[in-house]
Amino acid sequence: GFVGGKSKTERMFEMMDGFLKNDPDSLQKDILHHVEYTVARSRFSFDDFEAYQALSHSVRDRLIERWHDTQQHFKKKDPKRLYFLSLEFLMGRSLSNSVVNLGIRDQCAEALSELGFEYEVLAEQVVNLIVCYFCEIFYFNYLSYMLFLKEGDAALGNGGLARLSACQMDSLATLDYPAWGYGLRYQYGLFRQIILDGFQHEQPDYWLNFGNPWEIERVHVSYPVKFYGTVKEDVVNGKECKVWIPGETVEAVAYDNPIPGYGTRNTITLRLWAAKPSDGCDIESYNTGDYINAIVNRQKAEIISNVLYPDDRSYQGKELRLKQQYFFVSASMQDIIRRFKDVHENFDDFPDKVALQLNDTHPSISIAELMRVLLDEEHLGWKKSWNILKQVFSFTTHTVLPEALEKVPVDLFQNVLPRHLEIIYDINFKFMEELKEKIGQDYARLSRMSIVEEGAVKNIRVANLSIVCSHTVNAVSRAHYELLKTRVFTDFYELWPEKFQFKTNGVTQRRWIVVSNPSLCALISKWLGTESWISDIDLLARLREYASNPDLQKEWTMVKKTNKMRVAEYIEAMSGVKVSLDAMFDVQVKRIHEYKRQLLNILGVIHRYDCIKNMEKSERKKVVPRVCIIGGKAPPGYEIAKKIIKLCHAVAETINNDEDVGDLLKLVFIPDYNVSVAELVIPGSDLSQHISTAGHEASGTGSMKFLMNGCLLLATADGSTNEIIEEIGAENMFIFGAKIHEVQALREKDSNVKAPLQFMRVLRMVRDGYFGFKDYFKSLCDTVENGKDFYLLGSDFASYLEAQAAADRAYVDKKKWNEMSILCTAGSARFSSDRTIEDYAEKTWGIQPCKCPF
Ligand code: HBZ
Repeated sequence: GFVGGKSKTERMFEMMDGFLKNDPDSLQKDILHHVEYTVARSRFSFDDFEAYQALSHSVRDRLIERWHDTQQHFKKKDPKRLYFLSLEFLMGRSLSNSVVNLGIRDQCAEALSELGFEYEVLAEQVVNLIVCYFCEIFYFNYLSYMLFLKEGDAALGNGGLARLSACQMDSLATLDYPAWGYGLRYQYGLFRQIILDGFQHEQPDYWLNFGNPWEIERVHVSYPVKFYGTVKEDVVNGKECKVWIPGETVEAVAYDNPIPGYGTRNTITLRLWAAKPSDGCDIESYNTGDYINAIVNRQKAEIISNVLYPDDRSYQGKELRLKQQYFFVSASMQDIIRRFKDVHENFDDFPDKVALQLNDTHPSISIAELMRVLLDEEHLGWKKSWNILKQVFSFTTHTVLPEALEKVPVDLFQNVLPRHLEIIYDINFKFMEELKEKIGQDYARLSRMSIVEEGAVKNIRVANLSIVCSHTVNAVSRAHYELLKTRVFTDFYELWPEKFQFKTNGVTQRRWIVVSNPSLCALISKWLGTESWISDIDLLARLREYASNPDLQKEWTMVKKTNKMRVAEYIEAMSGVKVSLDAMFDVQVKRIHEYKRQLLNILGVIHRYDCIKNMEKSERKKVVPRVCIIGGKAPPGYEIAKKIIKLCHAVAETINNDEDVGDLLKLVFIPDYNVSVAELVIPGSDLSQHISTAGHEASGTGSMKFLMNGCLLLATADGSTNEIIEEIGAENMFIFGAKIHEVQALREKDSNVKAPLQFMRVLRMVRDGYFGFKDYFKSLCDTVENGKDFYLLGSDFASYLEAQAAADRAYVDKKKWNEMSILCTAGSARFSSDRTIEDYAEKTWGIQPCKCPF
């Protein structure tokens, strides 16, 4: 209807007073409004956390506005959409990221400061020292949480793979792509790491305890997800078909997390599913009068989305994990198909409108699920269904090791998803027939390529299923691509070379420079004379011209020093260790794994310590002081990784309390490494280590974040490092160790020949109990001695020490070091996730930008 000559929409817009405004006054009004009506505190008396909540809600309102407009726009244009399916997203904190992407940081700071609050404190950009002390003294996170509330980290993932998903969502939004992320809303994210006497302990991460303003619960967006049961034959429209009669139904409820792009109105959706009991299934229990048990049983449904699996190594074959995978896949597919059917009458256009990206094999049951829907619910028949299926899926693998590939026991599959197993068998049967025609009776090869692994325990090889059914298989770096071709998927590569591609990983400069290193961000913009590099990263290369400019170098040093100061304060608060800002901050932060070789780092530190101890006093003046920082979580069941953490603490205890050493060497373990800690530590590092045994790290993305922040790399030629060398130049990095193609031969060589004396000496110190815990460290030493040393610590040790010595020499020449540091930032453009995503959009997904007008 029309009121006063105006349309309803015009009238509504007028009532709303247009869009929310972003000037400090309007923001301040909104903050006060939320203090009073959302947080329900008096606007005359509220504390930091309440101010944080009110600010967050004011930012959220602005996100929602843009998000609605974007979704409306996508609906109108109906472009081909990308659906990014991932079981893990490591989003970290949202406040500062949203504020930066909305372009309202200064306005927020001004609005708050008039109210007597500091933006940096609310956004936790400043370390809250008291919180840290409480953590240390009481070892009790919950208490410190209650006393000093702050925004928790959304840690719904393990490591690189999960943070990559988060970076890619940021780029998808910024580059205006019509994309959706789909995942699971775990109630418990990755465990919190507590260190007691140097040992790792795991505590649950109940991150939703104090509310999460960054998600929107959509009770009306929910789908039933079915499990178990049997499969029956049926006849529909005169045709034979299969019907799955499930045994259990769980409801999936959507929680939407708006993801704002930078410098655009586009705000896309990360939709996470939570499990809720399904209505109407327990009538019988009610009738028998067991009301209480009926309710208790219903509640069990929620277990599915309770907790993230904290192991980032190999697949366990657990029922709950399979249920998690299918739960999120089934709900996502129902949602995607509903959206498609809203505007399309049949499935002919499905491949032109839908791209489904499998982030590793974790969501790969979606292949069988889509096939099941097309066959059993849409009755399209095999040929037509298969033809649609093979055009929509693309698959990215993140691992190098064949033994890390997921396998699901057939018995488990049969029980949980009987119809899906049948479909997988049918796909495999047809694939095997086709293959036989091509390669003949090469049974060894046929059996290697089969989706079904025969043996004492029959398994479904999820990677094989993903390759057979995807149009594209992507590696995450060039080196990874070569390994896939020659080692991991050789048979498949020979069959379908055109399917295999690589898209070298990237990270978003919005989070890893603009949010986490605001002073470097300002400095870069000042020297480039523009902020455009924030969404047009290639402009960074222009910094190269000024790399040796003394004025830039001076400012560059100042920025680094301020950032190092924050790290030093944090270290002192966490561990009581005072560190010198003149020392080189040498950092290795990542998940703890044997192949990532934190042990090599620690043995290197012991060697350095040993050298200092054996020096004349006068010689010590020449030593370049170091603060060696290690951080990372060990998978809870990974014994050796946990021993590495303990060793780090034991060695630190000895070194840090040795008066002979003083400021020349410190070793610190930073507990509970997560996205927020990374945002603090990376900008304040001088040198960072990426030292995996060559051929083991698929890509590595930490190195790219350090690079952007002007931190020099000490690295092996593994994963994406070779591509980094191409951009930065080997002369501006410290590269060491065996190359990928040398590793095999080295493993076969006699161990006594390859490990140098220095290596045997430091190892002996650990073995002999120099750092205590002699018996406990025995099995750890065993992994690198007596002909074992699978990860080649011994044979790389000498070259590792040389690289470290080269870093020392470079650090002394400040001018040279600064130049190298600036060249690192200037050369990091290729490692922006913007580049990765544009590549995927063009070469893999076939999607185009769809920009929402302002
Ligand atoms: O993915 C990592 C790779 O190790 C790293 O090299 C790469 O840069 C990164 C992004 O492509 N892989 C993981 O992080 N993997 C996992 O986190 C994982 C999680 C659950 C699993 C298996 C692996 O069941």
